[in-house]
Amino acid sequence: MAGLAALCLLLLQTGALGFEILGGGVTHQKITERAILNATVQVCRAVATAEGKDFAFPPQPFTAESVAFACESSNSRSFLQTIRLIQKKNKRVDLRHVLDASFHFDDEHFAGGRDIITAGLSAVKASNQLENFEAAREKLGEILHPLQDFYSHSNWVELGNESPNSNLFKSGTNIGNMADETRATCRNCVGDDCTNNILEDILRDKILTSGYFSAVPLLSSKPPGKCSHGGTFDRTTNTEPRGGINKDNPQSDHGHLHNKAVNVAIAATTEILEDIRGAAGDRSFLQMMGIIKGRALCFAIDTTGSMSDDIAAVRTVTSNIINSKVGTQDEPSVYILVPFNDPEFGPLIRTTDPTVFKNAINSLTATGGGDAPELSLSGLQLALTGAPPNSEIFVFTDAPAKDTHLKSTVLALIERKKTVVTFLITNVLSSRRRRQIGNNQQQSRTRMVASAVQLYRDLAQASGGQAIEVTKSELPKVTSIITESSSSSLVTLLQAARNPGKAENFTFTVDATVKNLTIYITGTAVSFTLISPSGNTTEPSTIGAGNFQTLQLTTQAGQWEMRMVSTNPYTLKVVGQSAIDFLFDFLEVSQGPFGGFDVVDNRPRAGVNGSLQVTVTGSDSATVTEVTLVESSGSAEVNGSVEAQGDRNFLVHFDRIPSQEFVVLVKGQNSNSSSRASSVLFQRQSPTSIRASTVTVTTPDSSNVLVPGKSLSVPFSVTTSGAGGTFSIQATNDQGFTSSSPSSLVLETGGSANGTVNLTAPVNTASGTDVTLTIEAQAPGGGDTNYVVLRFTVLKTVTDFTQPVCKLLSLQSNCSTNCSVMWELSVQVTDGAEGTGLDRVSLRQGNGSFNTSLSAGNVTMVSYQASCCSPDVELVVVDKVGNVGTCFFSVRVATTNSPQTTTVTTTVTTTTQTPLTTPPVGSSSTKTVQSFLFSLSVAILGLHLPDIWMN
Ligand SMILES: *[C@@H]1O[C@H](CO)[C@@H](O)[C@H](O)[C@H]1NC(C)=O
Ligand SMILES: *[C@@H]1O[C@H](CO)[C@@H](O)[C@H](O)[C@H]1NC(C)=O
Ligand SMILES: *[C@@H]1O[C@H](CO)[C@@H](O)[C@H](O)[C@H]1NC(C)=O
Ligand SMILES: *[C@@H]1O[C@H](CO)[C@@H](O)[C@H](O)[C@H]1NC(C)=O
Ligand SMILES: *[C@@H]1O[C@H](CO)[C@@H](O)[C@H](O)[C@H]1NC(C)=O
Ligand SMILES: [Ca+2]
Ligand SMILES: [Ca+2]
Repeated sequence: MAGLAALCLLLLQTGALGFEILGGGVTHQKITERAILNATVQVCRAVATAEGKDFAFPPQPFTAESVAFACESSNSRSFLQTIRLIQKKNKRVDLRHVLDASFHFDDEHFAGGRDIITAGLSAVKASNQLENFEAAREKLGEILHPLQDFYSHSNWVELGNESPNSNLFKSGTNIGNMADETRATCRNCVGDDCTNNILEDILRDKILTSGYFSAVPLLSSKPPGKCSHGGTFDRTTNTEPRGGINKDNPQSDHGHLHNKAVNVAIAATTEILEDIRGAAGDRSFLQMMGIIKGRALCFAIDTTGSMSDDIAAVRTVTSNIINSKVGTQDEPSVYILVPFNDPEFGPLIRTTDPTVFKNAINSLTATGGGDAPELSLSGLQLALTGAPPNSEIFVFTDAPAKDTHLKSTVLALIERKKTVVTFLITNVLSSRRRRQIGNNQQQSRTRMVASAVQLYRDLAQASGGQAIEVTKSELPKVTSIITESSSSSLVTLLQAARNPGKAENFTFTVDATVKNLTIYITGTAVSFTLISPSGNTTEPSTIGAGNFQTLQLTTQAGQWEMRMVSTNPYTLKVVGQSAIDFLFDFLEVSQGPFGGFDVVDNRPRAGVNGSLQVTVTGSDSATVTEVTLVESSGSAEVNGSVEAQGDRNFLVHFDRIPSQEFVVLVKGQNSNSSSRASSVLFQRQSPTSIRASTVTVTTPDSSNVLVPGKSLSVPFSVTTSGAGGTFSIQATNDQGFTSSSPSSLVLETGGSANGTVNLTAPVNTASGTDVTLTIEAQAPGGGDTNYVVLRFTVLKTVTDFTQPVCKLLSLQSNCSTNCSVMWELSVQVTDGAEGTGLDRVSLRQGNGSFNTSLSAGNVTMVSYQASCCSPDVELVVVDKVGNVGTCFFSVRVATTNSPQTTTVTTTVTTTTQTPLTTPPVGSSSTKTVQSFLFSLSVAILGLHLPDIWMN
């Protein structure tokens, strides 16, 4: 199909300013993936070793699947999703910062490029410190782009370097001898042959340069004598000296060095990941990478006066989950709690420690609330921004929302985070308390009106969750849904909602990988018949209460049919447990000068054609055969044409994106399965609905760092493909930071308008705090809204770029080959007078025991004791802004047995730059051997030596 072919060509063309795929080259995406897989495997091995477990490396080449498995994570989906996000942000640099030379190390912008990397790295570390992993991932993707481009666009590889330039991510260091502005670096290529266009003196003197690039003919500003980037997009390439030096692909001017550049870029990416790991610690690093066990367990709980029964039910279910799942593959990866009341809500409590979470839930009390409505949507908003994507949030309340203006914001966040929201509402049928409001002693009793409940039903339905309406005494009968939904491998097979209800037959395919097949139905007096694949009419027992029923089915592979005969409104959801699932993103043609495709981060365009990228997770062999957009409230569908892209990616093109809310239904085959053919077919559906829009809201991908106390301008554009008029604008953030924005913009039919949001974080906001800003534009009439969701990291200006250092104070070793003999050392760790101070000391190598204690003047004393059979120790020392130092000490014993003599050599090595004092030598050594040789050699492998890049 012609459209699809053109689409693929465009896809291939992206990355014009960096490593790309044209001609079989290796892309930024691939470089990023390889480095992440390798770095992650190394950390998983270290963690396993530290826990005394065996670790088996997966076979080469690594895949997200095999690495997640080796890391004992049953959830390859979240790992793959993390990799995809980092890749997307990396690629987007080409689309959004196409003409900014610093982002690509073009035009000899070395200082600018390095500043982008170091500033971004500080933000990544600060985010990780506060466990804001999603922010860390986004920023990481952005800084990997320039980091990798350096090796394609500079002459680093031509200078004979085979290892990375580590100073590229270290501020205040020397990244090389850069060519002066006036120094010529290139000569003309000979015809198409550019293999020798860099001047000899540049190579001989090891002078660093990079190619000049301009996509705009008249703006070509290459200084005399300088190298070009080269290639068809570069308008400087025909300005003398003609030809370029980029290594983006094998056909590039320096394409003969493409593979070399790729290998160094992979090593450089691995190295910066190692640095981030050091700052974060192994456990946090793996979480950042999405190597987790179960899903997040998230609650938003109304804590006003009448909620004590509900809070008790939450306590019980939380205890049950923690007691039954901790230590299993379904152990929640993170626990999130957002209390809301009125006028207060939050703060968000997020922890990986089940005990901390239990305590937080236990300390909730039901008080206050004033009038009946509460700030439920504010609480939900905070939970949505704080939860990982693809989570499920359970909201407990017995009151209407007071903050209904947040409905569209909450919907935007639900779509953006692909997060399911299930409400447990306990006041629809019973009556509700009434309390004092100030002096006004209102005591009338109320119950939730239909429209108040409908808001929750709408949000639940849009997200793929349920609005469960029960009495307080019935609540414990329905909380099992929370336990079931917390399974790490929960997948949705089918979901539908009908309002008004109508008789309809739903079919769904269950494959052999699906376990614990379960159907959830909401609605009152809903009747149905279920037909199993063998054709039997089954009448499974249902459990539940109020408007909610659960059917637990004996799993049988094949096609099932659910005949709904009810005319009351209902929702139907079929779930199971399976590793096989999918990720998806809508794509749009990029507005940048090189075309290509960009991922749509908000509502796709309604009524026109569109494309979807689908990635299968949980199986290296599953393929997608059919992708359909199914309207959520009816049965209208749009079928897409599917094209395999390799790497379990599929590109799907649709002639029309529905204007009504819809879900994505994917069907495919798991060819690896050895079972019957019928059990090989699978179907999965996106739980969360998608809406399309005729409005688009865009922002340039500009700096997403907020300096506390300083206002940041966020420009945005609103465009409509529909009628003009006055569009209302709403900008909200989840932290309650001060922001200003226009309340409306006037657009012509098919036109656009610009606005600016100013956002300010309070002066005392902690570095690493994450704020999510949602900017919404609503077309006249109110029916059509689109939004952009932006994440900012608060970061105080970092001035400490120096890692803590170790100073060996004493070492006592009389090691022989006897394992019962111990050795010990004592080390002093400091972060210097100007430093931010030591944050953490951890052990990376060595299985001895260590103790730290603070002595006077910000000096930390570390003492370490180990068996002589564990002669190496490596300490990781990290300061408060994430600068990482490592200190390595070794008491290796080399024994040579000759008839008369035994020689023991003890070596102490350290990697810090501290001037070393000779450690006291254990005096008892001589007693154990006939002839003793003690040699103490100290190798200083300083990380900051100014000219290390030259070696
Ligand atoms: C993988 O990572 C390790 C350590 O981080 C590094 O030594 C090794 O060279 C890497 N391998 C590849 C293939 O990049
Ligand atoms: C559902 O299927 C049954 C049996 O084939 C049929 O009798 C019934 O009319 C169908 N209902 C609808 C709404 O199509
Ligand atoms: C569902 O799966 C879990 C874990 O795999 C298992 O313990 C349980 O028995 C299964 N069945 C039900 C009905 O939950
Ligand atoms: C389903 O039907 C098959 C034959 O059609 C029969 O052998 C089997 O016993 C039935 N199973 C149930 C649970 O009724
Ligand atoms: C909006 O801003 C962009 C660049 O920031 C500019 O190109 C465009 O013309 C502006 N549009 C309007 C309608 O002012
Ligand atoms: Ca209230
Ligand atoms: Ca420091």
